[in-house]
Amino acid sequence: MRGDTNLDGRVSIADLVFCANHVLGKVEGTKACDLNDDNIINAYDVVEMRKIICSFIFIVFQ
Ligand SMILES: [Ca+2]
Ligand SMILES: [Ca+2]
Repeated sequence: MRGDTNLDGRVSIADLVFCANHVLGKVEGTKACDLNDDNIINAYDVVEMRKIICSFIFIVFQ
């Protein structure tokens, strides 16, 4: 599932934290963290992750 970076079957704020922790070198990320498909996991992917999470929040509160 796109955006499910910690592979727990759903997209949540935990995925954003997981992806950010990978960029900070705290955890080993997964291929799912590469949200912009450039084969590098970095801050740009964290920004993409944030956009996905924010769009879900927007849909929920519409
Ligand atoms: Ca997840
Ligand atoms: Ca990337």
